[in-house]
Amino acid sequence: MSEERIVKTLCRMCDDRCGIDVHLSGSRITKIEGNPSHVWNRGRLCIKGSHGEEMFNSPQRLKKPLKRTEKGFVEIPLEQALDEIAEKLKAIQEKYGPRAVGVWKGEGVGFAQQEELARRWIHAIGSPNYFSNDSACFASRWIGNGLVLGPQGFQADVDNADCLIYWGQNPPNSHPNVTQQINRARARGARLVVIDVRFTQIARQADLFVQVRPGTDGALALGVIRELIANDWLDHKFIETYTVGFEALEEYVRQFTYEYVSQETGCDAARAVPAIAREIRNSMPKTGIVVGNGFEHHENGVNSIRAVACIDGLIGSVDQKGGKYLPVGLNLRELTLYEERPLRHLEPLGADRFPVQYDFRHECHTMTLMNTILSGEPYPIRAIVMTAANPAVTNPNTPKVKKALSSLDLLVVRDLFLTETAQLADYVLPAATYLERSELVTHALFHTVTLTSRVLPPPEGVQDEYQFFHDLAHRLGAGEYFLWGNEDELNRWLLADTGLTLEQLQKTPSGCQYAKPKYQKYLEQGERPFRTPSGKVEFTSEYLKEYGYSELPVYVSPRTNTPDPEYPYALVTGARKLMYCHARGHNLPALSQALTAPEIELHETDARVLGVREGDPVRVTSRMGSIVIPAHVTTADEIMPGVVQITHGWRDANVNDITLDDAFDPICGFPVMKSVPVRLEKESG
Ligand SMILES: Nc1nc2c(c(=O)[nH]1)N[C@H]1C(S)=C(S)[C@@H](COP(=O)(O)OP(=O)(O)OC[C@H]3O[C@@H](n4cnc5c(=O)[nH]c(N)nc54)[C@H](O)[C@@H]3O)O[C@H]1N2
Ligand SMILES: Nc1nc2c(c(=O)[nH]1)N[C@H]1C(S)=C(S)[C@@H](COP(=O)(O)OP(=O)(O)OC[C@H]3O[C@@H](n4cnc5c(=O)[nH]c(N)nc54)[C@H](O)[C@@H]3O)O[C@H]1N2
Ligand code: SF4
Ligand SMILES: [Mo]
Repeated sequence: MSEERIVKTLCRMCDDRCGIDVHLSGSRITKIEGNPSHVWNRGRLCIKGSHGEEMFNSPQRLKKPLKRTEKGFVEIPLEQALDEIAEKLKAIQEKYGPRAVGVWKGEGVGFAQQEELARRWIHAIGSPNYFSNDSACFASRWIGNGLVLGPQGFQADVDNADCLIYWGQNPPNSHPNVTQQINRARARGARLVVIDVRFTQIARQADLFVQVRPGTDGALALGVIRELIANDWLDHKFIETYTVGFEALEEYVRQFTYEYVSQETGCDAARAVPAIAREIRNSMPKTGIVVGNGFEHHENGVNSIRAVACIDGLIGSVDQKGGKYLPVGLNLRELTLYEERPLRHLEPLGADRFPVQYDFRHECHTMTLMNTILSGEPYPIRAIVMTAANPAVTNPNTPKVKKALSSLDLLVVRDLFLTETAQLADYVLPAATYLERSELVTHALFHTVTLTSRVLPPPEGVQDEYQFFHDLAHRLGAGEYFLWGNEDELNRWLLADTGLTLEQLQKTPSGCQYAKPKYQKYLEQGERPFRTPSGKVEFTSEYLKEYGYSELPVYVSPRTNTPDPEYPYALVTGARKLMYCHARGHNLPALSQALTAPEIELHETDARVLGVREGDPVRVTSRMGSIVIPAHVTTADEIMPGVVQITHGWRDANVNDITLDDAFDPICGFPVMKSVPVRLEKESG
């Protein structure tokens, strides 16, 4: 009989990091259940989390390194693979200079420790070229909020808010635990406002739902600001003491009349704007506003996010209980080398064109990378080491992504599976899963930190992220930056200034509380209450002005609001489905059975005009190309006429074949993936 046991750790089938109980029979994972004592998910799991063992045990999982040869991929021993990769990287760095090598981290390993390791490694070997999925994820929200409030992790204090505003986010699909938080808040009387292009699951529960055209949230937010100012629903003391730029903002928002906001957003602004403003007035400062991914992937994303963050400043909800709270941080040591070994003089790719993105995120620009690989301008990039990403499906203009990655001298991909991107690689290295590594994870809103358990050791030839970067750094003469013998030693070092020990965390696998909530911390910050250049909440930004941008959160109409007879529809992409995380999960039985095909969501009147019925194939064409995809004809005005939605991540009917990689948010460089002008035709046959 095999020994039966349960190990507590965190799920990482998406970045929500729910507490899980992993059931083992000997060395086989038999079942994954929710950990009832974890503060975040309280025992609940979504369909992805409870089927994590399907990914772990998948017969398709890579267990041996693969090398591309004339006969296709062949298996080789790990040591040989690492030796050969190191030799090739060295040769490329000698020939073209250290910056000709880049590293790319994807969403598969998340945002914290594993990201920092990739950043550390690339700087250790002398290149500034760190790329990631964040060129199209979250960074614009970090920058937009950061420009107004300072670059810190402000979050809506959902559990204490009197009104919650979910703006461009649909938690039931993307953050299931937030739905539980919302339900608890509703049960104690909190109001719920939802603003979305679609009548989503969360919108159906709302006290107030406002439907807008894609990329027009900036106009709505500035209209709401005008209304708050007109009615004097403001926190004057906070504005006077802690903000800059009020007069300029007041002057600017005058043009955001109901007529103009209606014209831009497509909503009835005379009804919607006062209604939103009243919800804010009735709850302020306990108004928790959440801005989602719906704001990103437009040409005006950062400024729209800034406009919403200005509302927090106007009503004084910043770092208030129930408002836009700044959780107390855990003082983990910094793994990156930006202080120790800054390399900006080596011209990180894209930092010249999107300097704000580089200032805030120290991140290069993936769309620029594709052009650079193909053109050699401004300097050659000849090798990419990629881990936990699948840009051949997830980045815009995937035909170009495939062409560029295939033309490198060296592409190394670390993944669990032979993905579309891995298939382009010279070497594919099998990666350890979240159940085979140990890392420090914080749930900031609850002030807890969890040390994830290595439920099982990785199979021979399979490495965790640390071991991989360690082994390659040592082969490349950068071993001095990777002196920890293993992850445990690394985790011990990271904790050294926190007052917590590794042993303490090992004994508290459901998480350890490191601090208590503390509000209005800016009261104790002396001359510089906020981490903006002025030390105050910035309605206007001198810093942006110096880079040649507008100092105000100006609104620019998205290109899909200008009638274009060739491309008359506005395509939104990427609304999350619960069963898949981006391109992941499609090869796992339970998930793929739960949702079997991609679809284009369109309004019934558009379907009628096109002569399309439910399930009929529709050809969708942008100026990048076209895809064919089955129709989902919505009823009850789930989406506005003229607007359509396709979720990304599908191999067939991959919407990123037609998203734009040459039109950007000018501040953060995000590609246009949510206001894409397209044409629709019924596909015959
Ligand atoms: N059109 C459109 N495109 C989008 C978006 C959109 O809204 N619309 N959203 C964008 C956003 S927000 C994001 S974050 C990106 C995501 O872009 P990616 O990060 O490229 O997407 P994933 O499909 O999550 O790829 C993760 C890969 O990591 C692998 N993996 C899983 N676990 C591990 C592990 O432990 N170690 C390693 N080494 N690999 C692992 C998986 O098998 C998978 O192949 O997509 C973007 N693309
Ligand atoms: N199941 C699952 N969960 C995930 C992911 C996944 O792929 N699958 N990805 C994870 C990642 S990396 C991220 S970044 C987050 C995604 O971020 P979230 O913000 O959590 O994504 P969604 O819940 O899909 O919400 C986006 C909503 O914005 C709406 N929307 C689109 N354009 C606009 C617009 O212009 N204005 C407004 N107001 N609304 C708009 C869409 O209709 C959709 O309902 O989700 C994370 N969680
Ligand atoms: S939401 Fe689902 S996939 Fe994401 S961490 Fe929780 S259980 Fe895992
Ligand atoms: Mo993301």
